[in-house]
Amino acid sequence: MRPWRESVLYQVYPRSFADSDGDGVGDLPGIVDRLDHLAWLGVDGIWLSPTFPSPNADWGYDVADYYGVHPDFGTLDDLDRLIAAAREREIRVLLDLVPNHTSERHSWFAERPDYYVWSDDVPNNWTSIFTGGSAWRLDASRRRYYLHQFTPQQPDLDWWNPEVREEFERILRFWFDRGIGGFRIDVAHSLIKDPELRDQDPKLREQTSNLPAVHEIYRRWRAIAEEYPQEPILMGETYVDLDHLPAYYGNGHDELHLAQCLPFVNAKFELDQLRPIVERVEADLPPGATPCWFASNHDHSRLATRWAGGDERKARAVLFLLLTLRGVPILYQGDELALLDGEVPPSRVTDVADPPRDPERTPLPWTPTGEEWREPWLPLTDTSRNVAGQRDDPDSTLHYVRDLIRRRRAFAGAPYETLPSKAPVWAYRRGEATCLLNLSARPARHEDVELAPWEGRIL
Ligand code: TEU
Repeated sequence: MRPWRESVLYQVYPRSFADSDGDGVGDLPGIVDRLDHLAWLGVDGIWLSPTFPSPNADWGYDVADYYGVHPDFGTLDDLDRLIAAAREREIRVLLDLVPNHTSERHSWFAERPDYYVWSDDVPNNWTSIFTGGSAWRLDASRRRYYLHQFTPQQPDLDWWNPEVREEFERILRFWFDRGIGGFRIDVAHSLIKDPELRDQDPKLREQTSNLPAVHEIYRRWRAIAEEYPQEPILMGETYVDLDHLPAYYGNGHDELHLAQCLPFVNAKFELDQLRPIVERVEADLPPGATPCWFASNHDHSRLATRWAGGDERKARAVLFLLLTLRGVPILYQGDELALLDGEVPPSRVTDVADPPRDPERTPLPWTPTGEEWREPWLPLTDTSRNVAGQRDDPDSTLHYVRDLIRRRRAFAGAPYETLPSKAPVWAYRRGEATCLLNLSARPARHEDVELAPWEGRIL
């Protein structure tokens, strides 16, 4: 396996990756079938969006059993087979842990109410991220209100309860024992809430984010991860500003291995926005820490749509940046094809969020006809950017990404250093390599190098 710091990760959205049994829903055997393709592409790890049993109020982010596999995706044996088959190809498998909340259908909600956050009345102004209304809902039979930062079907756990912490340490060990290569940690910044349940600024959410005690949890988890020979990675979905991001790395070695940089994905694809973010992360992270960049995922419009407006050259500029910056990049399935958001008519929308996130969750087209998806759970309308077509074309974005993944290995561990350049060119050094990126739709010049519109070049 490549050292985790130098790896390229690839996010698989299991429902929409590959369907082995023709029921319209992707599954674990489907992923196994496509591992050779991912090995050919050159990725070092896959992060699977939640694979656990779930009533799917929030498509798997409402977990009913942290020890199982959703029957739509297969069985625990299928997951073991995937882990083993991936390991043979030097690919690690990361699962998606959702520790902030469970499904209301998790047995804990009925049997262990003390695992959740309760109040006799609505105690404060906290709002649900999805409904915008109060984050407190009356449980009629208990005549008390429980906290739900997401849907009412996702009650928040009480991380001040030591037994909740013990439960999750058991869950971690269960999966590390099965050989998984790490976890992506959902809403990693928000597990600990103000014990006095005080009001908060609805924008800052300071009583439900970044409380110092959350770091105790990650120090414990890191110590557990370090006991395992496969060096499992803890990668946080740290939905925080740049002031709070560095703390999730602890001293650089004792908390999360990777803290996803949300300000990056939420910025515009412009030099003046992105370079300061990169420079600030480079300056502020503790020594030894590794940044983590991505530009699409199952919650964000795809980079080829959101940042590139469909222009494939511009999408390649984004991919160039992701794959040449220092740190671990995460490609979201389809990024390697410059895949666009799908078109989902209102009658087919399945998501609870507003705006709905279905367009970035539509099936991955493997062939020019998309015939491998029979009646998929979300519509597959545009198959013009597909895997088979791009594998046959050495000038495709897929080959561009594959080549970049190979080239980055020469400097993947090297430091980042901004070089002087004039806009729209972003110039930086990575060890022996000099990277130049033209962030404009016009030709540009850097010293004696001519760059085409949106061209990235490694010298
Ligand atoms: O996302 C956390 C989060 O804050 C986002 O939900 C974001 O606010 C939203 O996408 C805006 O529409 C994580 C998961 O990535 C997301 O899929 C889950 O829905 C959410 O947690 C709840 O588990």
